[in-house]
Amino acid sequence: MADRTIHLRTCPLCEAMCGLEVHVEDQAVKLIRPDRDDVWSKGYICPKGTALGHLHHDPDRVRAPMVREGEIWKEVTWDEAFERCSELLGDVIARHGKSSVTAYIGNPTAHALSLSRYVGVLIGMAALDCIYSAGTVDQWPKNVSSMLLYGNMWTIPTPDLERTDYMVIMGGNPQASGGSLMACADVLGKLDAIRGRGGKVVVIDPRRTGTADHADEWVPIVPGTDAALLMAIVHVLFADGLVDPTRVHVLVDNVVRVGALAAEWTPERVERACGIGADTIRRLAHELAAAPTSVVYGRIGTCNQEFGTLASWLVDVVNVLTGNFDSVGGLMFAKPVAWALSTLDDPQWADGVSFGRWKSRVGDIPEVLGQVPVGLMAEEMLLGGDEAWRALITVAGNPVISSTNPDRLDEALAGLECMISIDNALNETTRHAHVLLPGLSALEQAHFDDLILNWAVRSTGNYSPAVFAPPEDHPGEWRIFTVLGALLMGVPLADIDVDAFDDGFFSVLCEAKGVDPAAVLPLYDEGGPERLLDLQIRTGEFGDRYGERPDGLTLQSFKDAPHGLDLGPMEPRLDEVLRTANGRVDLAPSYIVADLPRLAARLDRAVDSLLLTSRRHQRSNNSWMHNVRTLVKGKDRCTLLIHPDDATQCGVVDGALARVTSERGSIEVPVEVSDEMMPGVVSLPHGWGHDKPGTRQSVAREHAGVNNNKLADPLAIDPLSNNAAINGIPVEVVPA
Ligand SMILES: Nc1nc2c(c(=O)[nH]1)N[C@H]1C(S)=C(S)[C@@H](COP(=O)(O)OP(=O)(O)OC[C@H]3O[C@@H](n4cnc5c(=O)[nH]c(N)nc54)[C@H](O)[C@@H]3O)O[C@H]1N2
Ligand SMILES: Nc1nc2c(c(=O)[nH]1)N[C@H]1C(S)=C(S)[C@@H](COP(=O)(O)OP(=O)(O)OC[C@H]3O[C@@H](n4cnc5c(=O)[nH]c(N)nc54)[C@H](O)[C@@H]3O)O[C@H]1N2
Ligand code: SF4
Ligand SMILES: [Mo]
Repeated sequence: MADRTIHLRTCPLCEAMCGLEVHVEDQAVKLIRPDRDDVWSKGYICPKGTALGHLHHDPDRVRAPMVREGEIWKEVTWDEAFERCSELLGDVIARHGKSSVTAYIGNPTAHALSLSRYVGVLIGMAALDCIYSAGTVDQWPKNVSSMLLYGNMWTIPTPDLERTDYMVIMGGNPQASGGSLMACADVLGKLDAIRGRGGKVVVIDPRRTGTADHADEWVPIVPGTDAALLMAIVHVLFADGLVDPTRVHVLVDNVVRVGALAAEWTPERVERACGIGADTIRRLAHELAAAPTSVVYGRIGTCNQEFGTLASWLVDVVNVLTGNFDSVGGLMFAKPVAWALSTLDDPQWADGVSFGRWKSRVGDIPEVLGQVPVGLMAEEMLLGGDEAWRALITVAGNPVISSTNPDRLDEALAGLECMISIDNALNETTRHAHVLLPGLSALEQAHFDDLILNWAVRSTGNYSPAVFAPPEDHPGEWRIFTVLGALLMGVPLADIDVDAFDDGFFSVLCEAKGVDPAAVLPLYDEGGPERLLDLQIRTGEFGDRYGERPDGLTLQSFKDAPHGLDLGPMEPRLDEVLRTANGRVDLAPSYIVADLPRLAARLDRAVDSLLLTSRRHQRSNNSWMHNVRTLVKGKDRCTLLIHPDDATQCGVVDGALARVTSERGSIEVPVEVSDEMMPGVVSLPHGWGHDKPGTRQSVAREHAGVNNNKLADPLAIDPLSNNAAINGIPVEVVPA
C-alpha cells in the first residue's frame, strides 16, 4: 500500500471556513474528512468540502496558459502567453486608448490567498476608468449602507449568533450558502443552540428554506418589500415606547429623526404589500425589543432587490433601536486576526464619500462606490464608437452566467478586440478570451482567509500549506496581476520587474501601518502573498508589531498551530472601527432616507403576476462547481419551485416543463411543485445554463440547466447602490 499523508486544510469555498483533513496517496486525493480538532469548525463540513480533490483532479481544469486563434485553442508557455497579452493590450491601447479597457472581478477572488491580496494590485496599477464586478449582483447595497454609517464599505457588522437569544434571518439561507457576510461554521447548529437555550429563531423569506426548518417561525414575505416591513417594525418600536434611549449606543446620532421618518409607516400601511399581517409585524417588533438580546440579520434576498440599500440600512437601524448594536448577542464588529487590504482607508474618500462622480457610458447611471450595474457591461461594449469597451480582463468570474443581460454579454464578448481571462475553467465566459491564464487549484496553493475574517463571529485564523506543489513554471496569480497591471501602465514586457513592484507595494502597506519598510524588508527571503499575510497579521489587532509586542502573533504562530488559533468571541469595538469624518454614526444618512418616497410608492403598486426569486443549493457554488459529478448527480436541481395553488392556476405539473416569461426573456425549465414556496412567488437557482458551444466542462454540459438571469432586466436596479433587482421579477408561467 502506498504511503498515505494527511494534510490539514481550510476549505476556501465559502465563509464557513471548515477545517478539512485531506488524505493523499500517490499524488491523488483519496478522501476528505472534517478536521474534528479544527478550533473554528470543530468537525463541521458540507458535501462541497469533500469535492476539493475532484476540482483538483478534474481533467477539464485548465492547467497551462492557452491562446485562442479563431476557434482553435493552443497551449503555450507562460512567456508566450504574456507576450500575447502584451501584443493584444498594446494594440488596443494604440488604437483606442486605455479608456477602452475594462475588467470584471468575480467571486472566488475573495476566497484565495493570492487573488484576494493582489487583485488590488491589478486594479491599482491599471487605473482603469471603470471596472465591473459580481458585487453589483450581490452585496453592493450593504457596502453603501456601511460606507455611510461607519465610513468604510467593508465595515459590515455581523450577528453574534453564538450568544444571541433571538435571531431574525431575512433573505439568507445558510442551510445552502453556509452563511454570507456572517462567517460561522455550522450555522444551523448555532440556530439549534439558540433554541436549545430557550431562545427563538425567525426566518423571513418567500420560501420555507432548509434554514426555516431550523427556526421556530417562518414568515413568508413578498419579494422586495423587506424595507417596508422594517420601516413598520421601526414604527412600532417608537410608537409603543420600545426604544430605550439608555440602550442606544452613545456614538449613534439622529435616532429621533429615524423615529420621525417612521411615523407614518404603520404596520397596517405595509401589511398588504409585504403579505404579512399587522399583528405579526407588531409582535415581531415587541419580541425583538423584549428578548434579553436579539439580532436581525439580512443577506442576499435583502440586497438583490429593488430597495436593497433601504433594507440593508434598516437591518442595522432595528438592531440599534433595540439596543443590540455593538453589544454581546446583537450585531457586532468582528476583530480580525489579520486586516484585509480592502478595509484600509481609501484615499479617494479622504474628503468624505460622494456618489455619481461619473456616469455610465450607456444609460447615464451615476457610479456608486466606483461601479455601475454589471448588467450594463454588455451594452457598453456594443455601443460602438470611441466610448465602447474594446478590451476586457476577467478575474475568476463567469458573468455570461452570473450577471444580468447574459445574452447580450455573450454577443459583446465575441466582438472584443482583446479579452484576457485569469480563470481555471474554459466556461461560458472565458471561451471568448484570446488568452486564458489559469490560476492554481485550491490544493496547489496555501490558504489563509482574508476579507471574510472581517465578519467572522470569532477572532480566528488558520494557515494551510499547499497540498500539492504547483506546476513548476506557474508564476502564481499575484505575479500574473502584476504583469498585467504593469502592461496597462505602459511598461514594456521585457522591463517588468515583478519583485521590484512587489517590494514597492509591500513598502507602501508597511508605511500605511506605521512600520519602517527598510527595517522589515530584510526579514523576508521572498515577496508575494505570504510576506503580505505576515504583515497583515503582525500589524493587526493581535500582532507582534515586529517585536514591539513580543507576545503578539506572526504568520509563524499560525504555521505552528495546524488546527488554527481561536482568539475568542467578538467584543464591543465600534469606537475602534468607525471611520466617519466625525467619529460618530449618522443613523439617518440623507442619501438613504431620500429614497423613502420611492418605497412608499411601492406600497400602492398592484402585483398581478408571479414574482421570481433566486435560490442556492448546498451542492452548487454559483456557476462553477457543476463540473463535479459527485455534486451534480441525482435529482435535477435547476427547477422552478412553485406553490401548488399557483401550479394549478398556471396549468403546470410537477416534473413537466414550464415556460417562464418576463418582459426581458423566456426560458423553459422543469417544474417542482412545493408548498415551501409562498403563493405568488416562484424560485429558480442561479449559475446554470451550461449548454453553450466551445466550453470545456463535460460534466456541467450533461447537467446544463437554464440561466435565470435571461429573465432579469439589466436596468432594474436599486438606484442607490446600482445593485441588480434580481429578486421580485414579474413573470408568467405556462406549460411548455
Ligand atoms: N440570478 C442570480 N444571479 C446571481 C446571483 C443570484 O443570487 N441570482 N448571485 C450573484 C452572486 S452573489 C455572485 S457572487 C455571482 C458570482 O458570479 P461570478 O463571480 O461571475 O461567477 P462564479 O460562478 O463564481 O465563477 C467563478 C469563476 O472563477 C473560477 N475560479 C474558481 N477558483 C479560482 C481560482 O482560484 N483562481 C481563478 N483564477 N479562478 C478561479 C471558476 O472557474 C469560475 O469560472 O453570481 C451572481 N449572480
Ligand atoms: N452552496 C452554495 N453556497 C454559497 C453559494 C452558492 O452558490 N452555493 N454562493 C456564495 C455566495 S457568492 C453568496 S453571495 C452567498 C449568499 O448567501 P445567502 O444570502 O444565504 O443566499 P441564498 O442561499 O441564495 O439565500 C437567499 C434567500 O433569500 C430569499 N429571498 C429572495 N428574495 C427575497 C426577498 O425579497 N426578501 C427576503 N426576505 N428573502 C428573499 C431566497 O428565497 C433565499 O432563501 O452564498 C455563498 N455560499
Ligand atoms: S460549508 Fe462546505 S463549502 Fe463551506 S467551507 Fe465548509 S466544507 Fe467548504
Ligand atoms: Mo456572492
